Amino acid sequence: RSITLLGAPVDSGKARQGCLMGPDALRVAGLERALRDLGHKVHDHGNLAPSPKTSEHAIHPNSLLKNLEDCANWVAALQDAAFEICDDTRTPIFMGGDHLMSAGTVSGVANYAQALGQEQFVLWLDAHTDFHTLSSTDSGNLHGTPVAFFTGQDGFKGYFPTPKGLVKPENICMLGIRSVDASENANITETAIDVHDMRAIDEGGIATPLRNFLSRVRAANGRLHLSFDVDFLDPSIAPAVGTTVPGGATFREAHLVMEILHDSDLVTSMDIAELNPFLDERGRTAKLIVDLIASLFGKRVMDRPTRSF
Ligand code: DIR
Ligand code: MN
Ligand code: MN
Ligand code: MN
Repeated sequence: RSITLLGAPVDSGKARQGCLMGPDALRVAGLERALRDLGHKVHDHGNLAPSPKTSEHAIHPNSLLKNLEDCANWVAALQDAAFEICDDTRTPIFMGGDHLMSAGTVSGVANYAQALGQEQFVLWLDAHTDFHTLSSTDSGNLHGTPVAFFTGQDGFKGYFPTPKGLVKPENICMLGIRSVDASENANITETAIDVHDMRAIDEGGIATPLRNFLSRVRAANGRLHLSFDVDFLDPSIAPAVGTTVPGGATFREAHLVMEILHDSDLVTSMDIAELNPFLDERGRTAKLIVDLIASLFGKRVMDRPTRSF
C-alpha cells in the first residue's frame, strides 16, 4: 500500500494549546518507520498552513466562539488539501491537530468520493459526538462542531466555508461516546447517526457494532474515513489529550478495532485528532497511537515482540 502523511497542526478549535505539536510527535514516535516496516510506501507531505486571513469576516451572535476566523481558514485549507491528496492508490493519514481539522478533512474526502460517484462513510472514534453548531456550543470550542459541519447542519453559512462534500448521517457510526452536552444530544438523536456509547460497548462488546457498520460500507461499495480522537482511549493509557474522559476504550478494544478495520480493507483515509504531546511524558501517547496505526495497516498480535516501555 502507498500512504501519504499530511500534518494539520490545527490548534484553534479550543483554548488549551499544544495540538499543533501533534504531527511532529507522531513523526518523532516513528510513524513513517512503523509503516515502512510493514512493507508500505510512505510519503510525508509535511505540514499544511491555514488559508490566509481575509480583511472581512463575519461576527457571530454567539460571543463565546473562540478563534472563529482562524478555524474557518483551517477548514478552507484542509478541505481543498484533503481533496487534492486523495488518490485511489494512496491512503492519506491526516495528522492533527485538534478535531476541528475533521470539518475540513472529511468534507474534502467526501468531495472526492462524490467525484468518483461513491458513498462516503465515517467511523468516528471519540468520547464526544462533536455535533455542536456555532449556536449550540456553550464552551465556544469549535473542535466540538465538525460532525455538524460535514453533515450539512444549519448555521455555518457565512462563517465557515461552504462544505464541498457532505456525509449522510446514516453513513456515520460513532464508537466510544461518553460525554455529550444536552443541546448536542437533543440534536444528534434527531439524526440517523449510529451512536454507540461506552455503556453499549461494555454490555455488548465493540466488535459487533463495528462489523455491522463495515458490512454496510461494503454493501454500498463506499469509501471509509476513520476519524480517531485520542480521547476515545481511556486516559490511563492515553493521557496526552486536553479533554480526557474516564471510562474509555482499553488497549485491547482499540487494537481490536484497528485489526478488524485492517481485515476489512475498507479504510480509505484517516485522521488522528487531539494529540497534545505537551500533556504527556516521553511521548507515551504518541507511541501508542503509532502502534494503533500499525495495527490498522497490518501489524498483528502474533508479530509483536516483547518490549519494555
Ligand atoms: C464539549 C467537548 N462537547 C464541547 N468537546 C470535545 O466543548 O463542545 N472534546 N470535542 O474533545
Ligand atoms: Mn473529537
Ligand atoms: Mn473528544
Ligand atoms: Mn448500531
